[in-house]
Amino acid sequence: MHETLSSHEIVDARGEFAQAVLTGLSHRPRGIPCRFFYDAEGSALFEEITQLEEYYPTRTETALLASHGAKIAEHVGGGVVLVEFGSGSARKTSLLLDALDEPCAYIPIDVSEASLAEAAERLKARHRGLTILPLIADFTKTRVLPPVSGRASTLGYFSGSTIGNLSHTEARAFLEDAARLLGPDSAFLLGVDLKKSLDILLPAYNDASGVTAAFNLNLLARINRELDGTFDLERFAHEATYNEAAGRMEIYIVSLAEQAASVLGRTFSFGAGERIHTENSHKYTVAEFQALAESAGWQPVEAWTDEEQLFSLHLLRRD
Ligand code: SAH
Ligand code: AVI
Repeated sequence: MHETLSSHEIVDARGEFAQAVLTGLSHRPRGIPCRFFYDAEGSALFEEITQLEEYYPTRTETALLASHGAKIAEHVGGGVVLVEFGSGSARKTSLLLDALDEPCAYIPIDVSEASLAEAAERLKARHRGLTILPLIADFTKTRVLPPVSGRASTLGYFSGSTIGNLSHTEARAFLEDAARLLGPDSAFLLGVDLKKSLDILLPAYNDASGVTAAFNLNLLARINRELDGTFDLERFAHEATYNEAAGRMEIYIVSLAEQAASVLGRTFSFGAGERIHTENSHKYTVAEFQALAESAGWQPVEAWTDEEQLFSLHLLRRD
């Protein structure tokens, strides 16, 4: 793996962030794509979220993997290359690697260089002999994988319901691209959050200790750090609401006062109550997700859910 980004890649990454922020703050409604949450600070805050009592997805998906790993392994067979999209800390991945029959390589793909480096180190120590080939990349734009000799077939893994952070149109395009990327004899395992009562959903995105708020507001802190931003974090707040019609949580940063902030020398004015959209998190029923997968050329093999119907784990195959 590239231990560090080359200077030209750093300029590109900063340029991409700068452009997204300047464009996103100029347009109405204002919005910044959620992949920019994940600098080293944001990735660490997301890890804290996964440990929160209110945030049920991580522990529920972990339990589903522990219960059904053997069945998944049976379906996909031995010697697979495991390709993970948005791998993050890859803590759940170890459970999957343990269950699989002699996986031949692991290719984690993530925009967070810090997460990739840390996860690769940990997995190298825990799964001795496994070839690990990390890719620092946008998973919606990855079109080629590093060649792996002796590969039997490919298993994709997209955990944590990160697919919910894409719109339905983007999710379908992603699934179609992933089918091409993973190849004809591939399977795909996805963790997908289920539609559920607001009593459970709202606290998951409005936790009492304020970690989700810090995660959201870190986007402004990142702009201050990397783009000469002048946002006063005390005068912005986190907001998370459920949009029933769209079936998704919507996350915003709200201006608490009439104020101005500059980014790379450009000044932006905000009215009191004005919002910047930072993330959507779509929720699916099992049938809705299976229909989406089928529309993108994937065949549902099995879907597992927990007793409380909080979270689903889908195994798909190319048809
Ligand atoms: N799969 C892990 C992490 C989920 S957090 C889990 O279930 O716990 C989402 C992860 O996806 C982060 O590590 C983030 O850096 C990564 N990510 C978000 N958007 C991305 C994109 N467009 N391309 C690549 N990685 C992305
Ligand atoms: C990574 N992703 C699936 C998380 C989610 O639940 O949509 C990100 C997150 N945003 C706020 N809390 C967690």
